[in-house]
Amino acid sequence: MRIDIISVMPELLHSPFEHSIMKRAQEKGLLEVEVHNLRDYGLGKHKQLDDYQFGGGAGMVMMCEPLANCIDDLQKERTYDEIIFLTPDGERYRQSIANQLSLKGNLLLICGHYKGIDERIRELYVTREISIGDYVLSGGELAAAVLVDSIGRLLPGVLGDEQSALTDSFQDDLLAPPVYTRPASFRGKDIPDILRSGNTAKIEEWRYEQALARTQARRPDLLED
Ligand code: 6GU
Repeated sequence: MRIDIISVMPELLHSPFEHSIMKRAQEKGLLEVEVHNLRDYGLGKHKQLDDYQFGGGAGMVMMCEPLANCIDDLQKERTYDEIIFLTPDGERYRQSIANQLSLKGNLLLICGHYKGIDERIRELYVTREISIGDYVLSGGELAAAVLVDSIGRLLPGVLGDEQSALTDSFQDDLLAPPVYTRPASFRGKDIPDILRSGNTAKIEEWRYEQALARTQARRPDLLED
């Protein structure tokens, strides 16, 4: 899979993909991420990217031309399955969207800043708008990093069997059960006996019950549908 990201703060997007699983995904050639600096498409000698909004009001708006020129250039190289604008007024991100997007070949992510981007870019280019939750970030970069990580780890071959994506919290709409490692006793707290029983069927049953109870207690909304 190939993911292109358009950003006015590309530095924010360097480190997140240079470690651990995302690094390995790229080294294995399963994921290619390229960040494009929108400033390269800025207008005039000041490389202007934003301007006052028509109708007045506080906050600058990202202009059409730099974004359109940047997207046009990228589209000369490849066809995108989705052009996604990261924005707090987008559809709320969830595991099922990550699953869908992981099946695509080429994605283009646009990170917004300031008061947002000119509406006409959304009308002309954007195929999907995503928010990562009900709070406000200073820009779309951290949201883009969340998408790339959550999608990248689903690509076949990225995770080993021992950390299969299929057993994650949310993959079956359940939170994960508690997990333990050595020592079996820590500050007077022992691990549940069942985990040392050697009875794998019983252990799986216990894990399922724990996951269900935890989901009921913390996220009953996940069990509703
Ligand atoms: Cl995608 N962008 C911004 N700026 N804030 C957000 C968001 C995105 N998702 C939640 N808050």
